[in-house]
Formats: sequence, C-alpha cells, structure tokens
Amino acid sequence: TPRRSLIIANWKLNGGIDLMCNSIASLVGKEFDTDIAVCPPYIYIRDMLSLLHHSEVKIGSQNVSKFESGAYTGETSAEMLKKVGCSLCLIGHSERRQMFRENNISCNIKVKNALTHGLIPVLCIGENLEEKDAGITKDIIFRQLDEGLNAIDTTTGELCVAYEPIWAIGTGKSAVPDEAQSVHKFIRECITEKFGNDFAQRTRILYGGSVSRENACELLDKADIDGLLVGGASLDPAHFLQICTQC
Ligand code: G2H
Repeated sequence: TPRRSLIIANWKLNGGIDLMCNSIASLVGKEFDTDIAVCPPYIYIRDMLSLLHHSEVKIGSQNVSKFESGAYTGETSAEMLKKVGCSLCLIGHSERRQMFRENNISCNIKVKNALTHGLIPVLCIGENLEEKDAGITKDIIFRQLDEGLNAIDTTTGELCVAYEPIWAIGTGKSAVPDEAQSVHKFIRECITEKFGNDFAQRTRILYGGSVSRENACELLDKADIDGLLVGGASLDPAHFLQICTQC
C-alpha cells in the first residue's frame, strides 16, 4: 500500500519513570521502516519529548479536551498538546467511552479540535461482544464513523482510525487477521463514501486489541491494516521494539 505503517504504544494508566527511561533507551537511535509513536500519561509527555530529542519517534496523548480553554478543571487542550510537541492524540478509546462517558458526539468535537491545531486524531472505534454476537458490527462501526467524523475538514491534516473490537482488548483474544481485515475494508469503504477515495486512501486504519509480537506481522500484512495500537505489550520495551522492527 502507499500508506506507511504506524505503530502506537498506548500505556494507558501505567508506567513511571522506569518505563519512560527504558522505552526511550530502546527506541532512540534506531531506524524504523514504520512510523512509531508512544502515548504515555500526560505527565510524562514533556520529558519524553525532550529525551527523544531528534529521534523519529513521535509522542501522542491518550485523550484531548473538547474545550479550547477556560474553566474546565483537569482538562488539556489540543493547542497545548501541539505546542509542547505532540504529533497525535487518541480519541474515544473504548475505555473512555465505557468509563468516562465519551460518545460519538464528544469524539467528533475532539477530532475537529485536533485537526484545527495540527494534531493527528486517532479515532478509536469498535463493537463489543454483544454487538458482535448480534451481527451488528458494521452498523456500530458505520455510526461511530458517521457521527465521529461528521463535517470534519479533510482539506488539511491527517486522520487515523483505530479499529479496536472491545472483546479483544486486554483479553489476549485478538481478532483473527482475516476478520480484522474485513472490518478494516468496511471502514475504508465508509470513509470513501463520506469523503471520497483520495482521503480514504490516505487515512491510516490501525488495529488494536491484544496485539503482540506473535500476531503483529500477520495483521500488518493485510491490505487495509495500516498499523497497530498496542496496549499491554507496549509496557515491555523489548517486546514493543520487537513489534516495531520484526515485520
Ligand atoms: C486496546 C489495546 C491498546 P491491549 O485497548 O489500545 O490494549 O493491547 O492491551 O489489548
């Protein structure tokens, strides 16, 4: 494909100074055939950026505020993230949808904020087990894209989508590559229908959910899988490095 793969580490609420230092040490000075990014908790973003220095490794956040500025205690804006040097931000991870009341509408505002400030939004979508068993995966995905990407500006900036079937997250039960590929293909069709073929071909669609060194290459081999969002396995720097370099 013309799309360069993107592999993102999502530390979630894990890690500390040790993980930060060990990850930096394992990633700095290496050359990669793919784009690599790490999304640590907010508190580590600035230190990681300065330790990474001229490395190609990018830093992202795990969330972004839907507000620009003002009396919103605890929030961090897209503009702030961009100004310190972040390249991307995760938006609407299923954990945020399930535990912090994120929905397609709030995600849509966040995607627009990110694009406005030059951050790459990584919109996370995916069905849960009940929806999968009911055979409505495509309806769920369609709606998450239709509402989450409503009226975004596709003339500037870049968009990524991460398909993370909720039943595969942190369960060790990854989607089989063919199964993931068919959903990724559908996602690209939805984006084509909404924004045209050019934009759809440029959009990277990542897979997430129990990615490990065992399944990474087979997933990345699929035509519409343009990268990986790695949770658990990214907490072991050597394991993450292997995922980044082995395929
Ligand atoms: C899905 C994924 C990273 P894990 O949440 O976003 O986590 O790889 O632990 O399933």
